[in-house]
Amino acid sequence: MLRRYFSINRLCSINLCILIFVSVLFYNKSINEKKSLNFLIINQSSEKSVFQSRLNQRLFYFGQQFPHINISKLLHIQTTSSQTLTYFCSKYCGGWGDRIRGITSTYILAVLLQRRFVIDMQYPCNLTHFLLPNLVDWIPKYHIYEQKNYLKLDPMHKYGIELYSNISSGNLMEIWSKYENIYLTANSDYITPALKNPFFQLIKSQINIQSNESTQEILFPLIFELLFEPTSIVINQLDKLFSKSSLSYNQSIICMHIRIGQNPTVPKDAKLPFRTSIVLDMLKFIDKNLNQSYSSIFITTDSYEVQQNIYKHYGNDRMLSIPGPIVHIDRYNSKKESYETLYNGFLKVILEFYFLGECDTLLRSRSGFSEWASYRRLNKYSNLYLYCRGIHQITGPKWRRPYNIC
Ligand SMILES: *[C@@H]1O[C@H](CO)[C@@H](O)[C@H](O)[C@H]1NC(C)=O
Ligand SMILES: *[C@@H]1O[C@H](CO)[C@@H](O)[C@H](O)[C@H]1NC(C)=O
Ligand SMILES: *[C@@H]1O[C@H](CO)[C@@H](O)[C@H](O)[C@H]1NC(C)=O
Ligand SMILES: *[C@@H]1O[C@H](CO)[C@@H](O)[C@H](O)[C@H]1NC(C)=O
Ligand SMILES: *[C@@H]1O[C@H](CO)[C@@H](O)[C@H](O)[C@H]1NC(C)=O
Ligand SMILES: *[C@@H]1O[C@H](CO)[C@@H](O)[C@H](O)[C@H]1NC(C)=O
Ligand SMILES: CC(=O)N[C@H]1CO[C@H](CO)[C@@H](O)[C@@H]1O
Repeated sequence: MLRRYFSINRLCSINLCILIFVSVLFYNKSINEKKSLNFLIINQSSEKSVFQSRLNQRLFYFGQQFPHINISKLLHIQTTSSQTLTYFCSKYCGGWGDRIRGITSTYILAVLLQRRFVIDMQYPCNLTHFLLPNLVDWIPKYHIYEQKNYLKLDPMHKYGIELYSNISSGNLMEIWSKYENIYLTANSDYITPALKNPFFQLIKSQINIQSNESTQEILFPLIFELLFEPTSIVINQLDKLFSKSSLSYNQSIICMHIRIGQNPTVPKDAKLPFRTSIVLDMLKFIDKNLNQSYSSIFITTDSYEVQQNIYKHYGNDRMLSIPGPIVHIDRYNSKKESYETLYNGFLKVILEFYFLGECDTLLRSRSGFSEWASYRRLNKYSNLYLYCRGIHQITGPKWRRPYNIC
């Protein structure tokens, strides 16, 4: 049904289509979850949420960009297979950028192996406080220690090269056939190599993934939307930010992601070189080139001091940010931080990730967090800049940064 819909939607008018597309998504979902159709009506009437209407717009856009993908095949695999492949994160699984790289990789692997996909992330707290399944129901049915016949792989720390090689060219269906359940703690792009693996070509063609879209960079935003729906905590906070940005300024938003690495705010984080003048360089660049006084400025950073400096420079009225503690969700002091701090820190990370997908202009540090966020923008490469020992415009998918370390 979805697939037929995916091709029809090009024919009809935009507003109507957003409604149809979203209804079909929700309808399909409500059937999966055996929910009543009230679900659909409630969430359509909640269109007054700016953030939700932006999410719907994004779904509509993906419907046009990926009309050929056999969504019902994806959902069929998810609902009928008894074997599972779980993205597992209980400690040392990286920041949010690493995690969503790992999650989307694991999802595609699960599809290719025709296993049910599961996300088990309780670290630093249950992910489901912030994100719930959208079309793909990835909620665990069993705890890992209740499983008998399972394989646990942690390629971030062990056998990373061997696993990568198996994913690129091994017959994993056979190699892993004896395991009912597989747990994977990964942070690599396995989508690009897996979709080149000759053993996966049949299933790949059944899902109808084209060769020119077989990369994580291209598939990421679609997979992210299929997997996740933000909870009302997330939606409400983001709407507050949107209402502030449109109060005095008309929706044009310049975003800055300033990641400086180890500093008094995140003392356990890794040291990052070449970032001592990042704040000054970014401010100079914005003031010289993007100085329209009607834009709001959104800041996300790993340093309270940097945040303060940006606020001082532009003034509170013009500034947007997510309140709450700055926490590196993998590299925090577990003896010092309370559950409440970790919860609020994780929530802040998710909110910032979503908001970065809404920027008209994005200046970012080299970091998976803002890289994946930038791919969620409807106009992926418009007004996108990377700080790499100076500011460079990212012009498209073929652009390469001037230095490896930056
Ligand atoms: C999509 O997948 C379903 C199986 O889930 C199959 O019945 C259908 O024929 C597929 N559609 C196309 C166009 O391949
Ligand atoms: C995490 O949340 C999910 C969904 O609400 C729930 O099923 C699961 O039991 C929770 N896990 C823990 C360890 O609390
Ligand atoms: C990779 O494949 C080989 C067989 O070709 C298997 O023995 C090995 O366990 C696999 N390793 C991983 C990490 O999957
Ligand atoms: C892949 O190729 C098709 C036509 O062959 C084109 O319509 C589509 O935009 C291309 N996709 C990407 C992501 O480049
Ligand atoms: C925003 O408003 C300013 C003046 O208030 C106007 O000059 C500018 O063109 C507007 N920009 C957009 C994108 O609507
Ligand atoms: C932006 O800066 C340039 C050069 O500094 C100046 O010519 C222009 O008038 C400024 N525009 C605004 C909207 O402040
Ligand atoms: C299941 C679900 O996400 N329902 C949401 C529909 O929209 C209302 C209003 O925003 C939310 O409260 C529900 O949680």
